[in-house]
Amino acid sequence: MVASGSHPPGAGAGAGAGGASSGRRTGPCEPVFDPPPERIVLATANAGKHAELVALLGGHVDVIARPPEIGEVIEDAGTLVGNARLKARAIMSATGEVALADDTGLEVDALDGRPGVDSSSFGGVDHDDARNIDRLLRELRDVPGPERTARFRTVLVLVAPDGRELVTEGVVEGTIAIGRSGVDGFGYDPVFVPDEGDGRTFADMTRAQKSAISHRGRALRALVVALGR
Ligand code: ITT
Repeated sequence: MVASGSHPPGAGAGAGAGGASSGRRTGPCEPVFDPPPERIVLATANAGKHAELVALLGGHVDVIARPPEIGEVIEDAGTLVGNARLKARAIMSATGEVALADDTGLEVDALDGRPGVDSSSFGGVDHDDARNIDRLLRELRDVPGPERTARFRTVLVLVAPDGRELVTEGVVEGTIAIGRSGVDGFGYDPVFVPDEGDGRTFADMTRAQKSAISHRGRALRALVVALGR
């Protein structure tokens, strides 16, 4: 089952998600994961993501952190939806609980969509945010402002031990700044300026301001709707 988050006009819904948006779009009030789970285990090991997911989902369902003893999941599916499915299934198998995974990519037009599904290791060392941003700014050094367009894409996969699966996606369009700004957020937030904002980067915004327009906020709101919560 697939449900899409709202996208700004022109935002692609399927690329990079392995067809996540090519399935049925659910009606706004129709629960599609029935019955909805009482609790959900988050598959993410990323503290920034975890905080955003809890803030958005916590009012709707009991949210459990990923048990620390579970090892890292190799993300080698090659697509956001494939990687999210790998992570969700691994945590669901280990816990016996309904599990939710997030896979996110930053798609930069001047780099033909890179780093995309490889966003976490773009700087050469996995999960090194500073190096990731350094490489991004280096590769865009000669790219003028109007051509620095980019988008974040999040795919969420929810899986249950009984085989049910729900996929949602959210996208936010923006541009890559010339340099870093802001101390909040995580990952590429200090250099991403959303089109729907006021010129600030995501790292200049509070978590609530970011989530109101972000890729993850959109994907999660679509998930909550699909759960009928
Ligand atoms: P899990 O797989 O444990 O959930 P991860 O950090 O490996 O965490 P991703 O592969 O989805 O997650 O993330 C790809 C990269 O994109 C990684 O460097 C993140 O820090 C970054 N990223 C993800 N969401 C972001 C956001 O909302 N703002 C800025 N950067 C983000």
